[in-house]
Amino acid sequence: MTENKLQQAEKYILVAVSDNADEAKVSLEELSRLLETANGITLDMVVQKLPNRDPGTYMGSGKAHEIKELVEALGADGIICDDELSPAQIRNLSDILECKVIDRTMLILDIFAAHANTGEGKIQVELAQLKYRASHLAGLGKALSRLGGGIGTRGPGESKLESDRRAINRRISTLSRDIKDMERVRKTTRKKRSENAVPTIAIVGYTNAGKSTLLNRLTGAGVLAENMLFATLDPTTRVCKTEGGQEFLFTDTVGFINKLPHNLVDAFKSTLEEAKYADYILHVLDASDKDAEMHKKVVYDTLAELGITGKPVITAMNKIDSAEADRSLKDLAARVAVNISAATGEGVDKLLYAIEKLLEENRRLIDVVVPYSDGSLISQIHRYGQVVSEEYVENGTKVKAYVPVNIAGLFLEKQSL
Ligand SMILES: Nc1nc2c(ncn2[C@@H]2O[C@H](COP(=O)(O)OP(=O)(O)OP(=O)(O)O)[C@@H](O)[C@H]2O)c(=O)[nH]1
Ligand SMILES: [Mg+2]
Repeated sequence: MTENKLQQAEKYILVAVSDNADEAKVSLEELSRLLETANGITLDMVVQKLPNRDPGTYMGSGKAHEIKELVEALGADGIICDDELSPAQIRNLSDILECKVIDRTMLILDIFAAHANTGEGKIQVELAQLKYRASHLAGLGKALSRLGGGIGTRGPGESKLESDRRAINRRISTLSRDIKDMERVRKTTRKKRSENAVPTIAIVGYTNAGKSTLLNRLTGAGVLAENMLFATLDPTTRVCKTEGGQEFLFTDTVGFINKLPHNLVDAFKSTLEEAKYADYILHVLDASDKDAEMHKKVVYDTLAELGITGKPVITAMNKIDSAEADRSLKDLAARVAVNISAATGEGVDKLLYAIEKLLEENRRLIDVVVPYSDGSLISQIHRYGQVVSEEYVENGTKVKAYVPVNIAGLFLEKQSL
């Protein structure tokens, strides 16, 4: 950071209250990475070990007074709590500390707001922010005004984040309607894809695992891949080919994180659910992160929460080129796991081979006569399948081929008509 930027950057003390001090420390380190992504600076991190969070002040009130002294001593702009706070907690803490009080949810919403590029992404973020505001309005007046500008208030609808409940609710219904329309468009695109019978693979994983880097390596997609959290928000789909020439689609989308805010999950449901309509899941795990086990758990928990279960998973243990990489990591939920480096390309051929095998496993042998009027079907069989024999008979092309299950399904549908 340049000196000028350092002077402008907001400085915070991070606070976590938990009965598990070790987990809280890991979570605070991640919160600090989130703050860095939002161009803020961490001055200090404080963990208070307590069996329960205080309903009035999140931390114990004695602790709150200690933190007030720390805020003054270090010249902090505010504090960021590692959990979503209730309106009462924000109000009370803000009264005691007399500084900005932000929670993990507000910080994540801020980052999403800064990284949303498309119209759809921006609308989804604004909706999530407004829903958060609406549920935190009660008596928040003074605490909200203390926020002023900066972290916790940024967003595509910055000027529209009014504090008037009626205006907020009106805007929420407009945005919800816009999102419904966009969902419809997305559905049509998906339907077209499934009619084309191209197998689709959704790339999922913890944020910063290397999903976009891998998509870029495999397809030259040119998606922004950077060492920051939530670099990618909008889904990108690209065609890729196996050695044997079988085409399939890769979709890269928003990453997961521990304690993903509910309002975001709600607003980003259709984006997050891209994986729901994929045939396979490619799980990218950062094997160089010491918290890889926790990341893996969060990914599977989030998939389950979104109702995405029972799909074949291939796991790519990424960043294997790094000195910190753990080459012995396991993913027992995956069908296959391959060590790769999306950055150097190491192991990527093995990954493609594993994908090819999985696609083959899901092929069916068809032996059919396709009417001459159905020329597009024949070209699909050539494109996505492996033709064993083909001859021209009186009423059409008689073809015997191994094809992806979705193409085989087209024939079953026809037969049942
Ligand atoms: N050493 C090493 N770094 C990698 C590798 N793959 C990705 N990275 C780095 O990891 C960081 C994150 O990569 P991205 O591809 O943006 O990760 P992502 O999973 O798409 O992250 P989000 O979109 O932010 O959720 C970047 O700085 C990459 O250069 C790898 O194989 N080895
Ligand atoms: Mg990405």
